[in-house]
Amino acid sequence: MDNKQRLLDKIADRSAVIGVVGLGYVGLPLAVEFARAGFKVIGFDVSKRVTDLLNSGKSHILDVADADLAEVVGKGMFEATTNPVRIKEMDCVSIAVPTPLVKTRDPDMSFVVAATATISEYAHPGMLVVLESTTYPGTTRELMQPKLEAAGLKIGSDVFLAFSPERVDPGNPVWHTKNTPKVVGGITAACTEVAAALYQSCLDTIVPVSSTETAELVKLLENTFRSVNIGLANEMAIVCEKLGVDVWEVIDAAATKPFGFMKFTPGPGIGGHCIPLDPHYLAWKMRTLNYKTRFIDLASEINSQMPALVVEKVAQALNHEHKSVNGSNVLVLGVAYKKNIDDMRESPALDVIKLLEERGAKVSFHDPHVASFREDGHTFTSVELSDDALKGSDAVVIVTDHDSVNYQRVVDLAPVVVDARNATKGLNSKNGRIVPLSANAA
Ligand code: SAJ
Repeated sequence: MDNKQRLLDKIADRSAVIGVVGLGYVGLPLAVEFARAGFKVIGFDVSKRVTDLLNSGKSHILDVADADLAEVVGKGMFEATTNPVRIKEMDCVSIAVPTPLVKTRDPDMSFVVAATATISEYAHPGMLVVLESTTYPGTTRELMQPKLEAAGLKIGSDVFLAFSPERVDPGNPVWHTKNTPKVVGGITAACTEVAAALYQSCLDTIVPVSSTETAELVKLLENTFRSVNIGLANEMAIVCEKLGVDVWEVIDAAATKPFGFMKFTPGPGIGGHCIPLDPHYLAWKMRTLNYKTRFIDLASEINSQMPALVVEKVAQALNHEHKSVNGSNVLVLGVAYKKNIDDMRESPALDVIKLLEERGAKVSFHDPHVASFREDGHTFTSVELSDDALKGSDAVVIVTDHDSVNYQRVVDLAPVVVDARNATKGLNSKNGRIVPLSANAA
């Protein structure tokens, strides 16, 4: 029996040992799904704090409940380790490590390179390796395949190598790891077949494609699509500002079109560890082929100017009250990179706070999901959203519109509210003014 059939049989009878390298917002939910499907799962992470926490049945990931984790840990179906030698025991390994950018906005492949080197050291015939981290097209073939072949393993017969993009939308109440369709593309047809069989064992829908580059590009199209359309929505906010039109009214009315339109909304910029970064992986790759991906660059240019536009709105609103930004108390309401989560990564609120402080404002923040955060060596702590905090501010700026905040109370107590998210839609202020992101103040 050949390696492929042997591995397919071990996947079918659940005797295959599954490894997940990187136990973050992608790896941990995936590990729990494999364990629930009846596989013994070994999670590998470089952080002992993380592995100790997980082995105690405690989850550090919003979308994985402690009870669900504790159940598979208690049954001995999941364990976490920092010991790379355990990779020898694994038959299938999914890699879900970070793929950030360096300061020059070029890909930082160090985590993928390290994971691949470690796996290659312990890889054995009959193993499946799948990269999940979002990356430039060609990574799996150009960067991972040679390392596995250098270990004396032939791709497609000894070892099976594929790419399968993660599609985790943190905090999404409907779409989770299990019910979100999973794209899978292998170096060879046998690689695709084995990888598809693995994911089919625990996920609802598998979408096999013809190569790793195809799968890598599917992910980049998905997220570049978002970045470009968010950029368009942000440019519409600028257009509406100049025309004195309410951009939210325009977008809401356009969204009544039942076909051929998809709603995106303007805001203070884009945050998270995906949309601001992923398109730059494609732009970088295309630069090496002497092609300039103008949509990606233009969207990035527009999206990254939004924090300054919000700060300019605050300055105009204070000026209207015969106040300068310099010396004013400005309360930033909501700092996570999007609503109803606690994640600060790449949050535009960080830029808004920095720009306000550069203009001399005394900045405080309140976020019901973020107690504190560190930036530039400082620790910022969320203030209580008390009557005094609101009344004592010269302006409140809504940067992230968490659902748990009572915005009617905010507009009633704060003298000026600059709303970058349309959180005050339909509200009127008894005592102060609401300044929307675009269109002249009400
Ligand atoms: N944003 C806007 N206007 C919009 C949509 C989003 O300003 O119309 C902002 C958000 O406030 C946020 C940023 O853009 O700061 C990113 O928003 P997001 O909704 O794309 O959220 P992410 O980055 O957490 O998750 C996305 C996934 N989101 C959705 O599909 C809804 C998805 O693209 C990927 O699964 C994920 O990135 C990823 O990991 O790539």
